[in-house]
Amino acid sequence: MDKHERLKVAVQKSGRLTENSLDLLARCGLKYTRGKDQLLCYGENMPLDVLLVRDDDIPDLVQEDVCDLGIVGLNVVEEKRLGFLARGRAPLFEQLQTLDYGRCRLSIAVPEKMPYSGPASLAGKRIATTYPNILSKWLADRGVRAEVVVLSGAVEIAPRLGRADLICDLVSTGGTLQANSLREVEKVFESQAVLIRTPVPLPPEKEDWMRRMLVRIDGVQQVKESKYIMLHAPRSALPEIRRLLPGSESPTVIPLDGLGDKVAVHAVCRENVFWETLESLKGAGASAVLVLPVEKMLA
Ligand code: PRT
Ligand code: ZN
Repeated sequence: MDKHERLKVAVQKSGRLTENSLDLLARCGLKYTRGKDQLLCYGENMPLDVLLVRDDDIPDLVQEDVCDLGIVGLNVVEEKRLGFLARGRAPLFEQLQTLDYGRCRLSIAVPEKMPYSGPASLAGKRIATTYPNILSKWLADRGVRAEVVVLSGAVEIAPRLGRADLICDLVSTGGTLQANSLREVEKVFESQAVLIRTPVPLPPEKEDWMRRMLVRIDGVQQVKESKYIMLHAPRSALPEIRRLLPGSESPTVIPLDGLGDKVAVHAVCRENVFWETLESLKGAGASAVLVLPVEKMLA
């Protein structure tokens, strides 16, 4: 296949999204070689290559059709999108799917001693952030006039250095805020990893691979939490057992030879199965309960 007919996917080179993103592609069946410091991973068993770049460059690479697909945080996509709109241009990359990792929130945090009683408390303050577009829109939507101080990193130490009064930064566990004596007061934007694609129509064969990848990504996402449960139970316990199985569609019920009223129940549960659920199942009369991981699923 000609070089231009290979799909190109932009993925963060080294950061919080790298491992999950490469793992997702591997679960979709992609085998690739990754050389040290190499920018391009060549797909060995599919016409698909992975370009490893800084996350901030991913929307542009997809927008400019250098890459066909990109995996990046929704926070980065939204910041770019608002930047485009502010310059009177429409962002062309298309957001296809949210992915189940990279969850975080863009939040406003104030020094512990600073009083806060709602957005009006921010009036006239200096707010340090690496997300000026998202923050400015949030402030404008609430009619708050504050000074947005754009930094490229280490936002959390800006108040201590006197560069700002408070910050607006990404938070996941809250550990960084706590370590810097900052208090989270507003969630400005919720984020997770997303898949974006080029606006340009692709040649049929490439478009076909793109479609197949999207179906596989969907399948991978669905099985992540899914479990296959097998158990034995008296027929009379079936309604209760159905109720207890988390996120399962109609289970398969199989009669058991020579065990009278007992049946075997097999079900795919689309949510994680916890010990508590197993204990409740046992309480409802189930025995010989087995929980198996689901490797692949094609609806
Ligand atoms: O080099 P490159 O530009 O590619 O990487 P980067 O440093 O810009 O990005 P990186 O790897 O830090 O994050 C990539 C993406 O991961 C972000 O755009 C988010 O979509 C997502 N993500 C999820 C996070 C976090 N969680 C997160 N906690 N990105 C950053 N953080 C930082 C945050 O900025 C703060 O410094 O982690 C700190 C807070 O974490 P907690 O757990 O202490 O609250
Ligand atoms: Zn970055």
